[in-house]
Amino acid sequence: MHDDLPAALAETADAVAAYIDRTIAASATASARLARAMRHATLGGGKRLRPFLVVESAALFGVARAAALPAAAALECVHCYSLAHDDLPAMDNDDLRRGQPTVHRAYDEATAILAGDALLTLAFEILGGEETDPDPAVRAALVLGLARAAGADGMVGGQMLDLAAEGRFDGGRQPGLGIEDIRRMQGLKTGALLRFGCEAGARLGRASAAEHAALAAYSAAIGTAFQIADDLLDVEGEAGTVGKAVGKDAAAGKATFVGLLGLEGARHALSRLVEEAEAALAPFGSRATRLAKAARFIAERQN
Ligand code: GRG
Repeated sequence: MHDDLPAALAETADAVAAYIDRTIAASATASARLARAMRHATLGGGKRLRPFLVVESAALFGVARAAALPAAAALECVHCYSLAHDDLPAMDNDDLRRGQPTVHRAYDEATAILAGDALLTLAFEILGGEETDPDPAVRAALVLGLARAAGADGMVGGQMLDLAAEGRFDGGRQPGLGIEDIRRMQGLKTGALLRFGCEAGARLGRASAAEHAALAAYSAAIGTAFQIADDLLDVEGEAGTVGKAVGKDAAAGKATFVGLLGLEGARHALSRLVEEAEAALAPFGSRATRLAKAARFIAERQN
């Protein structure tokens, strides 16, 4: 094993893509168009950060990458479903994702909705399967954890709060969010799946309560860092590098960390969060080097 983060990310990304590819081939057989759209949504791009968190958190406890792949792939399926739905005209109305046409652009809206639905359910099919973990109690805990992270009190709830913040409901009224409101909204919208990545690794590794808590603190810090980095990219990034449209937050009048803290304040908060994430990993010593590097990568990412 090496400690070169880009190489480790690439290896996990390839392994997850191959796993998802095989799983779609085996379980989405009714409609070739649907299977193609599911592939379009999941394959050919993406940093695969969430699967990486599953694999690396599990590795802290000696779990091999191959053994963590099903849970990692399930989480990536939920993430890719959320991107396909988020890009729809009724949500963000985007043409570009991961440098490619969005699913509804490459296919059509109905197919994009169904491909997203199918990926969401596929995630739970994967988690429920014996390949995910031999212990049914661990599988049940993973199913419950992902359902909570993805649902109304997780990612979907956060997305709803985000749309409300843009003035989509109540006759265009914008609630005027403060920093704590933004932290809560983003904690649900993007933080919940990142937290689940670490939780899943801890469950596969039979972590103690203290180890679960350490990984939860790490993932909370990187969740906020991820969002601040996303806000900064929206202000400072180039669409060609970021792989999607930029400047959308300001255009939509969105309340963001950067809007509230300013560019310097946001950068400062980002460094503090990386330190917090590193400190949370202390109980794991040098075994957590890659996760520590991942925190910095998340904060400094260019796409
Ligand atoms: C539609 C139910 C539903 C939820 C949507 C995740 C989400 C909630 C929306 C995505 C919109 C967005 C751009 C959010 C900002 C943060 C984010 C999730 C960015 C994309 O994640 P990355 O950077 O993407 O990990 P890759 O392509 O690398 O997987």
